Order: sequence, then structure tokens, then C-alpha cells
Amino acid sequence: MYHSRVVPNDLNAFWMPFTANRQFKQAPRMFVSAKDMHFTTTDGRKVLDGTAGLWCVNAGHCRPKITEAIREQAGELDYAPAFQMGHPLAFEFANRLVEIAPKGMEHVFFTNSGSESVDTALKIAIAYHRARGEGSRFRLIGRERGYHGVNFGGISVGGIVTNRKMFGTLLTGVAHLPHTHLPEKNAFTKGVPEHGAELADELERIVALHDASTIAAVIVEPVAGSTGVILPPKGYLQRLREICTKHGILLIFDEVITGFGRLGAPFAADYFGVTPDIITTAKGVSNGVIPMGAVFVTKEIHDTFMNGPDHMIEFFHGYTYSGNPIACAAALGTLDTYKEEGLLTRGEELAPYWEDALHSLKGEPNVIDIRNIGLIGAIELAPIAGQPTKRAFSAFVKAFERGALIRTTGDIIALSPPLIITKGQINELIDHVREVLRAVD
Ligand code: PXG
Ligand code: PLP
Repeated sequence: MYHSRVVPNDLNAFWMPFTANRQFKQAPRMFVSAKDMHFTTTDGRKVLDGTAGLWCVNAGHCRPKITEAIREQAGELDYAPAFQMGHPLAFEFANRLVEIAPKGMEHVFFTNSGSESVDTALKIAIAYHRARGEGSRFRLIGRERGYHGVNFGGISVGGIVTNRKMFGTLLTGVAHLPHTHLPEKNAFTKGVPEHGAELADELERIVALHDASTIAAVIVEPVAGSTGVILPPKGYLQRLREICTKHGILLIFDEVITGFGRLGAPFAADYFGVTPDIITTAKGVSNGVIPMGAVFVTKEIHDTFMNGPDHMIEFFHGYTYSGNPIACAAALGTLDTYKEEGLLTRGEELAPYWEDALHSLKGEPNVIDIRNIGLIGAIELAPIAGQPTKRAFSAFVKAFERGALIRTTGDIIALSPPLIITKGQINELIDHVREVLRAVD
């Protein structure tokens, strides 16, 4: 009914998110369909998806189980009120999530995006301490270069300057850890870097300044994605965990990108063997197909809220679409697809091949660092003097023209293909990047 097989002839009304609107509208890049590892453009070209959309289409595109689940659910129960009412799929889906979640994560709060998951998690952390009679714990600790979505809580704890500077005072009572990008020591490291675990000790400095009794939570991406892929140095996350535990501070892992198999384990918490108190997810939870997010919490946190009179709402928070039936159906289809094809751990087998392929780009023009973990890769380029981001953006456009979708942030190329990628397709993707690096100024 609403199938568009032609390019819309007026691009004016749609104010595009995180896009150079005027530039885009002069030479639009559009997809009209997708299947498995490929998109198809308006002019009928196939484009290899090197980024799983925006780090979300982990099972590849238009997978039958997911498409069918949506189709069926849309005809059966399209919507049910999310507050004071329920429908079975939301409960079933929460149970299925808890089954695959890191040990200790026993309850799930549904949202519709990573940004909503982050703001939900921050509110849970502050309210949890208050419910325990420690209402003085209100401070939130984020990290430089962190990305936690675009809502006010997320940009307050986030550390990406462009995403913060335009928006006033943000939340008060926020401090930031230093980021862990140390190119002078760690450039071209394969996998997790050796140097920098001591940066976790900065948390002790922040605790000493503000006192632990004022701090509610620390939130970090186990692997920072959006900023251009920054890995945790060996031992860093363990140290953060220890310091948080010592001071009664909750540790939140923002696994919006790392969740659902991206590192070759179901969650980064599994991969690193570090268990946080709260995990935020979105993206891969529904294969990116329909907006869906989930916040995992421990039994201890959940149960702390379950007091007071039975008829009282325990947590004054939620979204009209929390646990939407069609989103739950899509997400159940996603989990089935992951399970049948072993996708949540497939990255582990492929990671060594991926690593070698990526690092074969060392020595290509302007490449100053290469980073990798699981099925994530980053190629950092030297910026053109006085024109930061231009070189990488040119590479992005050239790659699209050649038939590969890559992602750039600053002068960093980030790759995160669907977890169904074959070795042949890894070669193809890396060859595209190699040719593009040789072609751009
Ligand atoms: N937390 C993390 C760690 C994320 O990576 C969000 C929260 C926000 O999720 P939503 O669903 O509100 O977008 C993200 C999202 C990129 C890119 O350029 C990264 C994200 C989104 C879009 C693009 O790398 N991360
Ligand atoms: N704004 C208004 C006027 C609303 O009535 C609501 C929800 O009822 C919202 C915002 C929040 O919307 P959502 O629950 O989809 O986040």
C-alpha cells in the first residue's frame, strides 16, 4: 500500500537526524529494499552492509522469522495499553531475555530505544538508592567520549562534545571519567589493549572529591562504539567493578551496541567476565527492525522497589510503547533466529579472521590506527589539515558508490557487519575499504 518504488520528489519536509541535511538533499543516498547482507539502492545497485544498519541488524535483513512474526502479530493484537494492563508476549519475551542474560540479571524493563533505556537506567539507579534510604546518592558518573543516546540524561553522562554543547546546563551532579583512548601506547593493537587499566582509578579520585555517599551510579559502554570504537584496556572493567562494589555505587553497562552477539558472546558482560548491576540494550534486541529496548536489572534492585502497599505503582516511569505487542513479536522472532543460527556466539569463530583482514589495512594511505574486537573494527585516518572529518566522509561516499556501506565518525571508519557475514564477504568489505583509502585525498 505504502510501498515506495520511486525516489520521493520532495526531500524538503523531512528534517533528517544526525545528517548534513543540505548536502544529503543535493545528492541523496537511498535504499529501497534489503535482504540478508545487502541493501538495494533506488537505482537498483546492491550495497554490502558493513555496519548492520546502525549497529543493529545483527541477523541480517528481512529475515523470515522476524518478518512473519510481525505480519501475524499485526493482525492479531496490534496494541495493548502498557500501564496497568498486559499481554502474554511481553512476559514471554522478558523471560526469554532473562534466560540469555548474564547471570544475576533477573528482571527487564521495556523501552523503545537505546536513549530511553539509558534514561530509564539512570532513573532506576537514583530511585533505587532512595528506596533503600540513601537518597543522598544522586550523582551520576559517565565518561569522556561516551555515547549514551540523545535524551537529557544520556547526553549529561555522555562525553561527546558536539552532542552536549548546544543544550544548556544538562543534568547537574554529573562527573566524567577520562576516556581510554591512548594511541601513543596502544596504536594498532589487535584486540584489547595492554595499557590504560589504571585510568579506572580516576573513579577513586572522583569518589574522594564528592564522597561515595553522594554517588548513585557509574555508566560506561564496555566498548565505546559511536565515538569511533574505543576498547577497554586489559583489566580496566574489572577495576571499575571493584571500585564500584567497594563504595556501594551501581555499575551500569550500556550494551546498546555490544549486546546480542556483537563481541562474539551474548553480552559484553559475558565477554569480559564482569557483571554490572544494570545493563541497557536496544538495537540488536529486535534486530533493529522495530523500535525496542530493554533494561536488565538484578533481583536485588528490582526487589528493592517492591515494597509499600500492593495497590501503589512502585516505579513512576514507563512509555506508551513499553513492550508493544508487535515489537515483542519481532524481538521473539529475532531471538529465535539468533538461536537457530548460533549468532550470539558466531562472532567468536569469525573474530580472528576479521582481525587479520582488518589489520591488513595497516600501511594503506593515512591509516594511523586500527582497532578490533569481536565483529567490530575501526580504521582511524589522519585528518586533512584544517578539515577534520572530510577525509573519512569522502571515504564513506566513495564506498557507497562502490557498493559497500561503512560508517564514519570524525576521521574514523567504523565497521560492524551483520553477524551472518561470510569470510568471502569480509574480504569483499575490506577490499572496498582498501580501494577507497587509495582513492580518497
Ligand atoms: N547507548 C549506546 C552505547 C549507543 O551506542 C544509544 C545508547 C542510543 O540508542 P538509540 O536507539 O536511542 O539511538 C546508542 C546508539 C553511530 C551510531 O554513529 C551509534 C548509535 C546510534 C546511531 C549511530 O555509531 N548508538
Ligand atoms: N507528551 C504527551 C502530551 C503525552 O501525552 C505523552 C504520553 O502520554 C508523552 C509525551 C510521552 O509519550 P511516550 O509514552 O510515547 O514516551
